[in-house]
Amino acid sequence: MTIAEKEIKKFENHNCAENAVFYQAMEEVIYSIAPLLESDEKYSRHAILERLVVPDRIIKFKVTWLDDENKVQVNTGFRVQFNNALGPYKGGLRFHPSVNEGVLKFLGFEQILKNSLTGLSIGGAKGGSDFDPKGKSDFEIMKFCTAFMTELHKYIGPRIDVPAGDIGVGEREIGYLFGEYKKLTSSYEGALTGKPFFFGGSLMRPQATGYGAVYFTESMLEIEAKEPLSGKICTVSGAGNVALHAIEKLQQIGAIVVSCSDSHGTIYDPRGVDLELLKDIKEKRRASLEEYCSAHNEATYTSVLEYPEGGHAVWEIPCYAAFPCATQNELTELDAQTLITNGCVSVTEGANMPTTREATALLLSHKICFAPAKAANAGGVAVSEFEMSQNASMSKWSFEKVDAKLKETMQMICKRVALTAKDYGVEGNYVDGANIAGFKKVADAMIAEGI
Ligand code: NDP
Ligand code: 2IT
Repeated sequence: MTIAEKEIKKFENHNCAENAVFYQAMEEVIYSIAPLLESDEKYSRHAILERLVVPDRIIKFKVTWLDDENKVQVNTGFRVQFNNALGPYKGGLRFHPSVNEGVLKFLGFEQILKNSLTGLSIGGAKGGSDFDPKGKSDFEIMKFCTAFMTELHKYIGPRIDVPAGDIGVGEREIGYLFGEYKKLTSSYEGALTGKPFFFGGSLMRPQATGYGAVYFTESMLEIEAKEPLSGKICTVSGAGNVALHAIEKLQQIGAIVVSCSDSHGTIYDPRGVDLELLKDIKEKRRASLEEYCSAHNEATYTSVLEYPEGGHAVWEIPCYAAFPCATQNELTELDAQTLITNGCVSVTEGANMPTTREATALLLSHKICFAPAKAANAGGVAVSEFEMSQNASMSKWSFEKVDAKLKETMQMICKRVALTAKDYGVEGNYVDGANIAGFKKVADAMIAEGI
């Protein structure tokens, strides 16, 4: 039995339906860090894995609120405070009907290693609710956010735990959450990031994850001696915060982005997507992507209902570089095979764990440059930390300053991941490089801080 198999065996009891994605994330990390565990027995002696896979605490609470018809609605809220060896708990809030404890444990676990890779002083956490923001009025969103914060405020603070956005949580929701936090605590402080700029947000936070993923990819392609993205066909999935800003940066550097998608379907526009129109449909009006084709009849829309199980229309479009930016497990083994057959050179995970383990293994075995989420999408949380710094010092940084620091951070992470992979005998494997480098820093802090 290999060391990884021995370690995995210890955690078999975590493998149940609700924990499926958490187990998937944990298994990937354990297999990746096997060379580190083999080279230094201190991690086993200090039971680091046993300690790391269990959150410090899971806060679970009831959220009751009144809808526009004055009917009482009940949802469940969570905050998973996973690990604060490197700094205050830090990570987003997700509002989506699929949210449960297992999903938030997966996201919180990934966040520990991601935040470690940024080199900044932030621990790992995640939270959210099964509340579905779709179809709700602004007033209902406000009432839900207010009710959610009534409970959450007891557990957060600028030096304790600093939530931010994720799926279903953007500037609007963070604004309402911040407003209520301020009221309940009588304190104007940076207990949340992703705030609108005019009351404490950082410039570039909305762009940071998408731009950062593109900066990471440019750096990876350079290290791997591949052609740069300029002039190349790129495919992007998703049409939310991460996807739209990845598209924006790709277009700025001269790449041709021909797709995007939402939970209902995929747009393919061979002439390159019209970003202004996409922002109008998805950001301003929160409408369906299908509308895109009324303005651009050269584009096609494929509904998810038309598509066979196990595959996704967006990954059938031939491309040089693919950017899955929607949600977990949206790029399957079948999709990976299609990408490979169509000559794809690079895959960058803008979303958290969008690629299944089987798909990742296939892409790596075909030497596709593969940028894993915890490294490639770390730009969002890095700029969140810059927001914490600005709030703490009551200062405002310029767009250019934040952008330059973001780029520098993404290049630093990329080099570190590539070097770590080389040092541990898996050159070119950015998944193992990211897991080992991220894990090592947290583990060493945990050992130094005692049990
Ligand atoms: P948004 O809510 O802004 O957008 C999410 C997008 O993904 C929407 O287009 C949505 O479609 C689509 N989507 C959501 N769930 C599904 C699903 N089950 N199937 C298909 N499509 C789906 O979220 P973000 O852009 O912020 O987040 C996207 C990903 O990036 C997530 O994995 C998140 O964890 C990750 N991430 C986000 C960061 C951030 O700073 N925001 C930082 C790092 C990672 P629809 O409009 O139809 O709902
Ligand atoms: O997955 C992520 O890194 C985020 N949703 C952003 C977290 C943050 O604290 O900015």
